Amino acid sequence: MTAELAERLDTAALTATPIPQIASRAGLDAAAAYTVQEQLVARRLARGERLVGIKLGLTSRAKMAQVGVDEVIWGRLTDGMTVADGSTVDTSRLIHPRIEPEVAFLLDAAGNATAVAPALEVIDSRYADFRFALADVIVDNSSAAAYAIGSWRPVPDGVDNLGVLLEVDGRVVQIGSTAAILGDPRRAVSQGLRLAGRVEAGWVLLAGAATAAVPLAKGAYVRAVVEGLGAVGVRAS
Ligand code: OOG
Ligand code: MG
Repeated sequence: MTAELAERLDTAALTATPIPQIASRAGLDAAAAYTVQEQLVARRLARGERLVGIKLGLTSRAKMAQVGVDEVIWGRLTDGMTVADGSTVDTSRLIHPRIEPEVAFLLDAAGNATAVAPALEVIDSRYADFRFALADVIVDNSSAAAYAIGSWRPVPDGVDNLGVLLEVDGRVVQIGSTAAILGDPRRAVSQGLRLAGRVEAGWVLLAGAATAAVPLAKGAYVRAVVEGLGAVGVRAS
């Protein structure tokens, strides 16, 4: 049954066709849902993609409130999801993409953060109306679609209260602080290690958005600025 759920999610993503909330309807608990997520991502790996990191989700109140799920979740990042800073995200292959500002950490083999960077994450729920319960979003790889990372720098002493801006076409559309991410985004690193169970040297960890996500419209140029860490931008085509 779990393999069939993974296949339905995979097809939904590949064809950009939304599906009903199949995991919560099937009564899956979180543990079973993570098994489906692993099977879903295994299908991407079988097509030649590589695991390059993990993402945390719903680590801020703003995100929990936006989607109505109040538990921290995680997902798997592959090289097929990466977008270079300043380049283009193809939204024609997505259902109803949203974009959000993130803080990214670079990990060593022990799961310590060796560098930090501003990041943008494009999320795209494979469910109709971007609506889901906890099990649904977990099996859907926590809505992961694409992400871009700015320049890495050594982790400064305090990253727990940095201003975060999300701009669309030069206008500020969301304002927040890294304090919104579990009180301190470094907590996302220890939580990510605990949740994922393992990491590899060179993996990226997305700590979760500090603000609500905004719809990503074709043609938009979106930039995230994190105080002291710099900026990262993408254009939607
Ligand atoms: C779930 C993914 C949440 C974050 O940064 O909180 C996430 C969603 O909002 O669809 O990526
Ligand atoms: Mg995110």
